[in-house]
Amino acid sequence: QDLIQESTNTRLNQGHPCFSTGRHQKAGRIHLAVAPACNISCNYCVRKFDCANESRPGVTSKVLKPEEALQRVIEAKQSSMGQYLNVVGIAGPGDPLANPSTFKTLELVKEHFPELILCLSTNGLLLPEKIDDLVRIGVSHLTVTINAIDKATASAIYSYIRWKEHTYIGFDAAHILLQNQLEGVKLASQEGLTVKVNTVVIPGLNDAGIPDLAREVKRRGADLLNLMPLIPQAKFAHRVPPSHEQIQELRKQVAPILPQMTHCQQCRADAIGLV
Ligand code: CLF
Ligand code: SF4
Repeated sequence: QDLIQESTNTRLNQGHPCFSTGRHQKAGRIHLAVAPACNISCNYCVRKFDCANESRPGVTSKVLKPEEALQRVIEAKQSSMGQYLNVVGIAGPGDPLANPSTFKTLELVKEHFPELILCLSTNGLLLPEKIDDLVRIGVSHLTVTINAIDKATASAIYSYIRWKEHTYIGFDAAHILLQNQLEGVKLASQEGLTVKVNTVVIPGLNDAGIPDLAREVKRRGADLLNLMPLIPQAKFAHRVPPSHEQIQELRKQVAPILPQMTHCQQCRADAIGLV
């Protein structure tokens, strides 16, 4: 219980169920699965499922067009849970920033429901170049999945990145991705967005580096850290996921550095309801 610390950070615990240090509030979110494409390759990802950075793999979400996504929000707001629905998030099935539909959808939602909180989750590769668009549209909550801050670890987690029409692998890929993720966190925080970092815990690969990662993203302005257990699949199918105790232990270690999210449900890209 000591992990669920009350945060003194005034950006947290303000009505967004994922940007809180506990299940304090009756607040819900709807995910709009408008973003099928991805621009990197995480070794734990099976592309026929939703983005494994935020989602529990299982069934692929049906990809919606922006107008269909708006319709989903309208229907959800009219449903019995409509009164609790205060967050609209885009979390996949691929990387939201790599899909023009994401921006169109967020604009439509903002136009029709200006009171709803807009949220987005990304691998961060395109964050420095897209941050102005997010600010213009009014996205207030951002999640960046950062699994390592050193190139050796990162290059063991990502097979490749696609950036500015080139494919990069190994240390080159890691260098560009890490630079953009960290710069993106800094820019987003400076623009006043509330920033959460999701980290997929992969025992024996990135777990020892997590305290350094927490310190670095805090330095860049992150508000909250969400340690998520690896779901072993794809190239990492043979890896052993962390136990509940390992995750608890890590959270205890980094809680003095950054507030911890402890109630993440590893949602699907089309999830709806309370968190
Ligand atoms: Fe969705 Fe993610 Fe926004 Fe939440 S989910 S885009 S920040 S509105 Fe939340 Fe689900 Fe965990 Fe994500 S419980 S997987 S942290
Ligand atoms: Fe898969 Fe998401 Fe990683 Fe892209 S960012 S490779 S969709 S887990």
